[in-house]
Amino acid sequence: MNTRTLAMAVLAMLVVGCSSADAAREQRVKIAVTEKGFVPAVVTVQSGRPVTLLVTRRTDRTCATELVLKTHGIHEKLPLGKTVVIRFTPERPGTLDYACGMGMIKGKIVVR
Ligand SMILES: [Cu+2]
Repeated sequence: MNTRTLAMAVLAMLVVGCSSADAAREQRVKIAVTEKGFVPAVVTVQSGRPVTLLVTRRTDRTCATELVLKTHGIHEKLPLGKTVVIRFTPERPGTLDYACGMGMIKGKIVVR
């Protein structure tokens, strides 16, 4: 192997290393529950990377005391004033709809 080939091989390994590190990096998204519902009601994340939702319910004047994301088997209670951590990895682009336990208050996670 000559020097040039070796340099190319090292470069290729670096590129692969960087992209897999990027894939592993979590995406933290803060969502509040207020009298207006889930705020922000629409958030955007990238597919193939773990998502960490940090959800805090800030009011008792809401029926959104739970967050249900059926496609990912998520059904979490949202105690008042406590930040609930919800983790999942969206595998493909699309729009994920979540809602309160009764499906009245809604939010969207756009996956790019
Ligand atoms: Cu509800």
